[in-house]
Parts: sequence; structure tokens; C-alpha cells
Amino acid sequence: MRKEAERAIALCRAIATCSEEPGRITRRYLAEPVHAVHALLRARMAALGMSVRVDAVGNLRGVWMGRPAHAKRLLLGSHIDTVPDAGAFDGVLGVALALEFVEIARKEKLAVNIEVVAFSEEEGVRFGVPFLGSRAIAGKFDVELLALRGTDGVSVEEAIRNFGLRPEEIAQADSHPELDGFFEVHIEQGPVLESEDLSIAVVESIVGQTRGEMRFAGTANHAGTTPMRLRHDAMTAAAEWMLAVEKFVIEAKGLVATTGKIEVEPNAGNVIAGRVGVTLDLRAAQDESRVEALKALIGIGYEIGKRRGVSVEWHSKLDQSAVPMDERLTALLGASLEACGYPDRVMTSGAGHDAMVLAARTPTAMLFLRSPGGVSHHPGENVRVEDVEAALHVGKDFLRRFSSAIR
Ligand code: HGY
Ligand code: MN
Ligand code: MN
Repeated sequence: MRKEAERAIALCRAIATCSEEPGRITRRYLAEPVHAVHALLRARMAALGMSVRVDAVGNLRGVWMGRPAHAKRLLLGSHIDTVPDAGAFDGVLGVALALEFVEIARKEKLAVNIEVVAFSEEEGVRFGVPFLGSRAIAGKFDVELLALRGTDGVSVEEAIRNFGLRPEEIAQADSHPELDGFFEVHIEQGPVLESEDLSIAVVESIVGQTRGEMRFAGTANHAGTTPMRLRHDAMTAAAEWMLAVEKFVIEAKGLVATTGKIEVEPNAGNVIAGRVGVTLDLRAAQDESRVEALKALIGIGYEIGKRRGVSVEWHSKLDQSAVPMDERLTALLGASLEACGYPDRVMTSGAGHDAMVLAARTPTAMLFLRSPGGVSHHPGENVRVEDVEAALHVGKDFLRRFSSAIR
């Protein structure tokens, strides 16, 4: 499988050149370079004899009906949007491998029909809310999302129309109950597999996540004439809260929290900050501890605000429960690891994935590949060709088991 593995990595590297920013990989939801990504994937899908369409939220979808319509239908794929200054493999590798699995299904004449999806939006970078692509396929796209606006003032609806799509057709993106399963292959994006010198692992569950913004409103004023004791500085209130978040979460165990983005008004060096917005990304395997921690962190924000004469408001953007993968499908995947001679390592995903949305619609399983250096959401993100080969061997065995398992 070395040739197929190298071909999948080459496709990821080719897609990495499609970026909004020269010299680094940034590809947000329905940005202009996504058209070039679709062109690369369409060419590969056409060569595989797949029928291809782009649905109303921008998911590129290729269907290989290699078997009679009554045969089982498996959805494969991952996302093609990225964070700013990303690596070449987060999401994209899952799409490249999905296309290799179609090639394998054709050669092996497997009794399974396959739909490959390149999800249009998983990261939530452009509009602050993730999983827009997979929500539509899972029939969970809330039309209120169309009104969300990015920092450039463009709404989701306008972004969809600007890309040449029609938001009124979103309901047709729904996969309906035809699906018999969804299988996503993804890099681990963390240090676990590398620390154990393992190529691959089965994902048993995906942690829950809260995303939102804590907004601090103080009093903008002159940096030189305003005595320290008379200030209501939104920036130092936010800074105190960010450090309090870090301290709380380190002591709480089982949680991770990130305050990764800050917006300041008027954002000038000689003006005391009047307004500051800080994002919070809070995750835990147990939903209860995440919800409890969020309550405590909001309370700490209010206490800091009261003491500093700064008003504080929490704005929630996502409250995603932890999601277990499908037991039966995951057992099949575990059997494939064993059959291919790989240790049956099972783990929880600290990263969110489209699989957590599709799991509400169809039995879902995920396979992880080692992340060399444990690096992701960074240009240093990489994969080892032998780990990609391992994923292809195991995926091929999994396809065989899936297509022959009774419905
Ligand atoms: O942020 C995440 O968990 C994923 O990489 N979208
Ligand atoms: Mn990501
Ligand atoms: Mn991802």
C-alpha cells in the first residue's frame, strides 16, 4: 500500500497549496481557494467513476454506486477547512484516504456503496460556530446559523451565495436514513500515539466541548491622564480572568481550556481598553465536569468585573456533549486492527470532529493516525507514510467486514 499511501499524502500536499494566505495554510469556510480544492477532488472522483455534487452548505460529495442500490451505504470523509496557519493533514487526510478506499472497493468488488464527503466547515474559524457542513448532512442545520456574521461582516447566508450556492436548498443536503454508517480517519493531533510508538488507534469517544466568548465592558480613557485608581480597564479585567481560567482548570483535572482569541476596542496603545472579548474553548470527557467548570468560570468573571467596575457577559456559541462512537462499528474496526497485526489501542479524542455530529444520524467509527511530535493546528503537522499505509490496510479490512456484516 506504499503507492496508495504516497498518493494520499501527495493529494494533501497539493490541497495545502490552496490557501487564503501566501506562505501559510489558511482555508476558512467557503473562502475562494476552496474552489481550487474542489477542482482537485472532483478530478480524482471523476477518475474513480463517482458522481459529484456540491450541496447547499458547500460540502463536496462524490458517490460511488459500485453495487446495487439495496447494498449498504457507507459515508467516508472529513473536513477541508483549516485553522489559520494550519498543517496539511488535519481533515484533508481523511478525504484523501476516503478516495483510496473507493479505489480499493472497486478493485475488491466490495458489496458496499460509498459516498465520500469533503465537509465544508468543521473548525468554526470564520463564524465562530463549528460543524456547519456535517450539521447539514445530519439534518441538524439550524437556519438561524445563516444570520451569523464573521469579522468581515459577511453572513453565513451571504458567504453561501457568494460561493455560488443556494441556502434555500440546505434541506436537500440531509443524507436521510439511507446511510448504514460513517467512518472517519483523522490524525490524532496529540502526543499519545507517538509516546507509545503506535501507528494507529480506534477512537471510542470524542470529548464534549463548550465554545463561547466572555465580553468585558469597562471605560475607555486616556492612557496618560487617567490615574490607576480611577480606571475601569477591560483589558486587565480580561487578563486576570484568563489567568484565573488557567489556574482553575489545572487544579480541576480532566479539563482543558483555551482562551485563544482576543478582540479589543479601541485597540490603541495609548487608550485604556473599553471593550474586550475573549474566547473560551473548554473540553472534558465528562459533560458534568465541563458544565460545572463553565458555571464556576463565569462566576469568577463576574467577581472580577464587580471588583474592577467592569461589566462582564458570557456569550455561548457551542455546547457539544461528549459523543461515544458506535459500539458495533468500533468492534469491527478493532477486529480489523487485530487482523492486520496492530495492537488494539482504543482512545478518546480530545479534538472535535464531524464524526460527533454524524453519530446522531448513523453508526459512526473513527480511526486515528499518529501525529509526529504531537503537533497539529500548526504548519509542523505531519504524518508518517508507514502510518498512512497502516490506516489503508486496516480500512480495507474494515470495508470488507462492513460490507459483509448483516444490516
Ligand atoms: O478544534 C478541534 O477540536 C478540531 O480540530 N476542529
Ligand atoms: Mn482542526
Ligand atoms: Mn480536524
